[in-house]
Amino acid sequence: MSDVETPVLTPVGGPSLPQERRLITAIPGPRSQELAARAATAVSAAISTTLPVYAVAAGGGVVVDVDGNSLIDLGSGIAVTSVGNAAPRVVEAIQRQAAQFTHTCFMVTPYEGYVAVAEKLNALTPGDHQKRTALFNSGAEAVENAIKVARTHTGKAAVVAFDHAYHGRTNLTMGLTAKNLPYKDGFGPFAGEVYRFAASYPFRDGEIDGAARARATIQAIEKQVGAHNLAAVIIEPIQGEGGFIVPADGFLQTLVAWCRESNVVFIADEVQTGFARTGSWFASEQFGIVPDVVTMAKGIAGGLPLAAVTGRAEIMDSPVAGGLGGTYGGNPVACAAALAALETYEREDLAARARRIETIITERFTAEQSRDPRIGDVRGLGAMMAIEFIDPATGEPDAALVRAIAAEAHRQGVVVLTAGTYGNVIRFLPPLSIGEDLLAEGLDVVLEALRNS
Ligand code: PLZ
Repeated sequence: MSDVETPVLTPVGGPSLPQERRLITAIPGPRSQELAARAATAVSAAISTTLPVYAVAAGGGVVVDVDGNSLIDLGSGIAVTSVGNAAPRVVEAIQRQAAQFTHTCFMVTPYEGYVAVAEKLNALTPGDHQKRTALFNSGAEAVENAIKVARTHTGKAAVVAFDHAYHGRTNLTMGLTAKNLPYKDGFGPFAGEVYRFAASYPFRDGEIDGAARARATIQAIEKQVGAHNLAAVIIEPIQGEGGFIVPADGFLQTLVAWCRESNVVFIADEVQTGFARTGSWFASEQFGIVPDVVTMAKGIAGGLPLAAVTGRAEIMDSPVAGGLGGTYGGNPVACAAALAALETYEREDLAARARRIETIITERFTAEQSRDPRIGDVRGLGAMMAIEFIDPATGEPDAALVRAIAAEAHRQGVVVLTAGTYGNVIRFLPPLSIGEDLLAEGLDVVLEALRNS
């Protein structure tokens, strides 16, 4: 990807939907409400929705609902449709592949698309060492498999994860995930040999010397676990669900160096940060680190379920033959979508668009912060930006304010997500295909909601 900044964002691709916010009914409208009533009697109540408008089309920077409302999308279905929804290359590739064959199982009779995705990821992920890739269906599954290879490679069992971490909802990944409600509550017991330590959260821990922070964490790991028992350290380079926490400079670098000298596999969970989201292919690049293993999903395939683990060849090859796999992993339609999505990131230089989005959001919210002390922190990289809200009197997290802002933005037709261990973070994950006017309008709505709350 080139370093040239895109001066103005014009909408890219997608179905030819008018790129506008258009509210015809109240949000949610009557047809969405009907569907929500059906869902209430058919879908597990344990699955909840952020904004119950039922989608019928999406593309560029909008989601259109069953009532004909057109909403501004600042969430990308949680950082998935970074290339845009129904992105033209992706749609064409899916249609072509679906008409050829939809499944054979790579473990039965393999196909080229899987190999091509593996080659691409080996080339794109940080580091020029020999790499190998395995494909799966979800981010959680990728994380599970990264832990498996770390264990067979090192012959050790323990895994270190961090405060504010999110790695998934399967049993092992629930254990790695930090936050109890709603992810873990009542679902234990969790897998053993998972240990949690402090990460770097400059806004809350006040520590901007990342190396010092890492040394303290390493000392705790050595005391409580011991490197000779430790298979892997897993961390999101920017903690996503935890609130887009950007670690202090030096934190990740120091941790990686210690892992390398201690025969501990360093796993970067780039499920949310990957694929141009932060302004480069992977967030690890921006911290100058080369992970041993990278987990990926979300933005990889333009919305189709696909996940990947790419790592050092000797680590990835360490399980017994047949030790990794799954019926659907690397499904041919998902692989075709991934190849088309990867081409789109390159051809449209979506990383440059992510950097432009960072500039726009930072400018708007740092200006607001100078007038509004409830904005505690404006942070993030690329099109992964967050605003942390506090009670100015106490510095305590203000989750109620975030709920009010999000609810009002939703009523006004803007899809915005929240995050954070304390629920006090508004996060922006717009599709990189969004046009600049629409992005500005979406931010206006959120700022207006803040001013009125
Ligand atoms: N690792 C870093 O962000 C998924 C979760 C939404 P799956 N994050 C969104 C929710 O409430 O379930 C995620 C992530 C990181 C792993 C995962 C898990 O990816 O594809 O959802 O399994």
